[in-house]
Amino acid sequence: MKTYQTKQIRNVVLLGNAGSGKTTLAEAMMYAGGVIDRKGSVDQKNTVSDYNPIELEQGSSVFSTVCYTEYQDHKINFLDAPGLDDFAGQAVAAIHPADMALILVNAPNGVEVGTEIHYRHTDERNKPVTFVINGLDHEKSNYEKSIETLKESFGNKIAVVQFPVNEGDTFNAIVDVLKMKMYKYAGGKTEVLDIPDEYRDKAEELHNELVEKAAENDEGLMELFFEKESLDEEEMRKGIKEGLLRRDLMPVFCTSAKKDVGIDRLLEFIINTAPAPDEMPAPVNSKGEEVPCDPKGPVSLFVFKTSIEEHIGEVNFFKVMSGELKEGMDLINTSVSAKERINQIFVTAGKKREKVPSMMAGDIGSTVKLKSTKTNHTLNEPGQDWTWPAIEYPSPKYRTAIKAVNESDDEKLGEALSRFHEEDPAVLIEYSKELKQIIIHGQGEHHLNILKWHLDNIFKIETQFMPPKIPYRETITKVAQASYRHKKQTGGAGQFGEVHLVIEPYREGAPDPDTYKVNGKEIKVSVRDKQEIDLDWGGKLVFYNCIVGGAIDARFLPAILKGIMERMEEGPLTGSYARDIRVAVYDGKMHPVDSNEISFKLAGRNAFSMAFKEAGPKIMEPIYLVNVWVPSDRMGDVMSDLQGRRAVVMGMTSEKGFEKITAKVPLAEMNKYSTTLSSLTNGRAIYTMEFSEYQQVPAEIQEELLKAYEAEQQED
Ligand SMILES: Nc1nc2c(ncn2[C@@H]2O[C@H](COP(=O)(O)OP(=O)(O)OP(=O)(O)O)[C@@H](O)[C@H]2O)c(=O)[nH]1
Ligand SMILES: [Mg+2]
Repeated sequence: MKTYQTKQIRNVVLLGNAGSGKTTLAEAMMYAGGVIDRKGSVDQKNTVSDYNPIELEQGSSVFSTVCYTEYQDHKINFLDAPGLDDFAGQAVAAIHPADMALILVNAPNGVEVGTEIHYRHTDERNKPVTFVINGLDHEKSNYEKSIETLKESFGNKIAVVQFPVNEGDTFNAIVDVLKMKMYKYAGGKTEVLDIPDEYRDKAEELHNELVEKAAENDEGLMELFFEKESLDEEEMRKGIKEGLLRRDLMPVFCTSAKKDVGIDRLLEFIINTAPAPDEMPAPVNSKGEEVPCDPKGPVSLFVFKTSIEEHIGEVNFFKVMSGELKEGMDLINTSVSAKERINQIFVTAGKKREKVPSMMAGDIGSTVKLKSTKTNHTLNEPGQDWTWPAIEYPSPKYRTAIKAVNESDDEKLGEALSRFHEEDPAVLIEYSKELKQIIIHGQGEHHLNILKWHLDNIFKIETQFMPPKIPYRETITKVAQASYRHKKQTGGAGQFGEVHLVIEPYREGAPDPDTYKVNGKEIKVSVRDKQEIDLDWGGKLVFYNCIVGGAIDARFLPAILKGIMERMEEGPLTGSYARDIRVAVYDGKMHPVDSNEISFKLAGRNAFSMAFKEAGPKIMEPIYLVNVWVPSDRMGDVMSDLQGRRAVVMGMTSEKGFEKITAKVPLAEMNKYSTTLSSLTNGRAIYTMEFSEYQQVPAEIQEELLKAYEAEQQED
């Protein structure tokens, strides 16, 4: 393959609801450009893009795939993203290197939940969008409904460029109101014809609308438009490009990816009108500098995907952000400060790869055998000591615990999980010391079942999913006092330490203590030293040294604090972390010979434990803020399910045929929520959840938890 110049490159991501035809369109575009000489189909499991074993088994995409096509002396890179929301991590990573999104709309269905979700991802990343109504050959195809729902969802940004002449199973012709021509497809050939009279009026009307929309984006064009009341094709393209870049204009095209209708015209539009990589706003590096996509600039690569391929190992996919990358170049991985040599550069079309000697700024390629490089890393020419901002993956909303069925596989499981995380960074692996479980976090049950499938079939490790434990917290609600004497005087050196302390709930901004009232008794304290500790698990511990008259040597106070911290790490009620507590050590006793650190640690620990149990202890549970978008007709079912989960509904709003419910729900009640929600709404609802706060559990649940902990302790 020849080396394409920056201006000859386009980077496009294929997005849209599951099953809207992205993989089929990718195949059609590669076929149109001669990159493949036989067209595969998703149903026959022989596409270039869906080649991973799990994709073949499921008949749909799971990973984003990098493909390209060559057309009219241009190279179009495209990233075929999976449509299911479970794979949102793959979609956002694929959006990252793209300079435009093609969002497919399934012609029989119009805008679907997945269309909206993917649109939102492009919005957050400020990428131009073109819509493609695909599947117009389908017997239930409904172009008008598709346009209507597009306008409903995205308003007057929608700019119709094409309409079908004969949608349905004989579909083979499109009127294009930018070109003002009809494109007719038959026998693998395209005929460009004059628009037949019967479609002329409609075409004129849409043409005028498009001209106006194009003109709106450029003052010069606006003046020109007022002057001559029209724009020529060149001028329209200029205006459309401006509108695309500002996300004020989103053109709509028509295709049948299955029957190769409209593909060549779509490719031509991408070449003529979609922004080239150097026409996008220059991205900003970690030093706050704009780095233009300039082939003459210093070489810089950003790795947006790492995949592990059979027989090859790790493959890193990158975008050349600047400069000209040449085979054999030595670069610095500035993310981890390591040297890397780029021995080979590949262009890939799914499973197909071809070696090239060099690659210009703006292009997308891959390489193998790097030592330290992974997704999100920056590779720079020596002397360029900065990095690119990382891809932001959607926060996880589904979790499960996992363990190897045979303990002897533990190490293998750890390695497999970290490899899978590399390939899909939206899967997070947490080794919870607190819960004594490995917790895997992802986007949904299906997402994590894909991981399980890989463990079973690729890594061959027998594993088991279990409900994850809940990270409860313990705290107190009132003041309490305790004294504890640790004394051991049998043979050899003795042990002696006595600690008197008061504990109380921590409240932000509360003044330091001077007098406590405990059980009708007054305890006066004077603070000599204060340590405010931000606990690793959230919340605070404030430790006051209020010792007067040298009752305890200052050198023993760290030991007392250590004893208290040990108990904070394993709370007295259920062994969960304790938080938000103030402790004042105000008195005690020492022995001139027998006192040592161990003694004071134990005295501190036990005094704290005793006081804790008297201080109105409470178990707190994590509460999540959950947003659910529900089709209006399923609102009742979803609401009553939420109520069964102890949800507190914070608000409800209507958004384009959807009801948005905002609620606070205990994590303990969210187990398998995505699966339930999906079955209640036939997959038409979506939700997000993020940690909000800790709240006390209801009394009856506290009872249950205490009993369960007691039983567990007895078992041990
Ligand atoms: N009739 C018709 N069927 C199509 C067309 N494009 C795709 N299909 C079919 O629709 C189904 C889904 O197509 P895919 O290409 O896998 O869709 P996708 O958008 O990649 O799906 P995900 O990867 O799951 O998001 C397959 O059975 C295709 O054959 C089309 O233009 N017309
Ligand atoms: Mg697909």
